[in-house]
Amino acid sequence: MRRGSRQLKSILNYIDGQFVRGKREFADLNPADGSVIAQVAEADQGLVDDAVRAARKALRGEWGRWGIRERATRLHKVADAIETRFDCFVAAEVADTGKPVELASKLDVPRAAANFRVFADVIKTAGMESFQTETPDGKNALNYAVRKPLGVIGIITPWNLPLLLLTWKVAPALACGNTVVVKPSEETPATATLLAEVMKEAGIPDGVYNVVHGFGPNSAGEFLTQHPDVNAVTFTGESQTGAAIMKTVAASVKPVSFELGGKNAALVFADCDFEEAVNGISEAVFLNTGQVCLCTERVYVERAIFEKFVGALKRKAESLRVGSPLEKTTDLGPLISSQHREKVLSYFRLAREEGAEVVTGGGVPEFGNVLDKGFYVQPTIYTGLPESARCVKEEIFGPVCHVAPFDTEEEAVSMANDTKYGLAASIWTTNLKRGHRVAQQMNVGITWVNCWFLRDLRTPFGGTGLSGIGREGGMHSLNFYSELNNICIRL
Ligand code: NAD
Ligand code: 6OD
Repeated sequence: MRRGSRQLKSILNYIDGQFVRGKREFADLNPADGSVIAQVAEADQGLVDDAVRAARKALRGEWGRWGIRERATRLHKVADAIETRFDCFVAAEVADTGKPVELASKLDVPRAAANFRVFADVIKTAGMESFQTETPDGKNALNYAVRKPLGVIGIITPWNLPLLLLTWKVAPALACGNTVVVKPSEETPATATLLAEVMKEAGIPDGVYNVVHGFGPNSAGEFLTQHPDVNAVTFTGESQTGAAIMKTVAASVKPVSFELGGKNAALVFADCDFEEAVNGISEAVFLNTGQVCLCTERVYVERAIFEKFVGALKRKAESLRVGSPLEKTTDLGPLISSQHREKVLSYFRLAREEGAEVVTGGGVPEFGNVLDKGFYVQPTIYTGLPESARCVKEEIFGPVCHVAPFDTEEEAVSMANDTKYGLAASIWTTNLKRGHRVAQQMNVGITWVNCWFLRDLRTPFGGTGLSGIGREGGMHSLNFYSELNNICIRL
């Protein structure tokens, strides 16, 4: 085939079991080289209305009549079908995000399948509250609660872990008997549409899972969140976007679950296992090119090992291979887009203006090939900034951290907690008492001790402050995605 004559792939909306084009399209870019991968069908207000209507109708169909066992069996089938198409999902995720193929194969796609299996099993084994109540006349009443679906759930997701974060919400929502309309990020639309094919194969009835593509304001995202027939909105993304969505849904008092940004701290004590801490922090700063909400951007190191630690982290950062996502040996791919790279580079400039010492990085790597058209930056470490610096306070969302020394445990805790965010923290120490003591003082949703991003999907996940509202995971997801109806019977 001649160059330039290639038919571009189309990524379509999925509404009521049909793949649907829109009146407009937008381009889906590969961040590794800036090339156009596909044209994406944008959903206008009419298509979002159709999707919500289809989701409402499906609640009244066979899906609404199925019991937990049937739903759970289908969710297991979805997980199996994701694994059958493992390579397709990996390829789509790598092309959309630029993340290394190893990462997509070890994290994103296996977690998508796990999300369906875990929530299928959680709903099957979940109990409900029941109380025997003494009444004033000396008799008894029995109270018990039943779980009902909320209805149609609007799900809005970001680009950093597209399939993982989408299925983290779709799986429990479906387990609870809801139907969903999902709006994936405009940067990474492919796997949400691929998941639609899997839903069909797994026998999920039409209208239960719907996908609308588009942007946020005045596009599919806003049309979905302001839709009067959507019963709840669950969102992962930037804190500012969460605030905008909160305003939109306020008028109709919809339940919201928000998983938002972070400016996460790591505390490294002199009694840590040094090598484990260096490797762990390197992963926490640079995984997915620093584009995980849980990534560490502030590292506090006890002064006795500060210089040694900074030197070791620098060597580790400089040993990471930045390159093509398709190479198995690549550690870091590009950032998601040229706009996002411009934002990260603006923080690199700001760090210098604020007086940072550049330990390593701070620029754009050169490859001498097509990757120079991609959206790469170097793994970057700074020291020497005051705690009040914007680079220490604001989320950058790139492969970058600032390392600062501390003298006492109290000082370390106080610096870690001095943020408007409250998503995650990690503590590196071999003193178990200290591990527990410090972990319990962190004002965050999740604290890891001697590890990072180790997940058990039954545990509460979410953030405080600017990092979010509510908790998902295990029973917490079931509680968000269902309405409890308490029944009180006089005995
Ligand atoms: P974003 O907020 O820009 O976009 C997220 C989604 O919201 C996209 O689908 C977008 O189209 C949509 N959107 C934007 N404006 C909207 C509006 N007004 N109404 C409805 N929808 C709208 O976030 P992003 O840049 O895609 O993701 C990166 C951010 O997400 C970072 O801040 C990161 O920390 C955060 N994040 C948080 C978590 C978590 O679990 N806490 C997980 C991943 C990412
Ligand atoms: O592991 C998860 O369940 C989860 N929600 C991770 C979020 C990562 C943020 O980028």
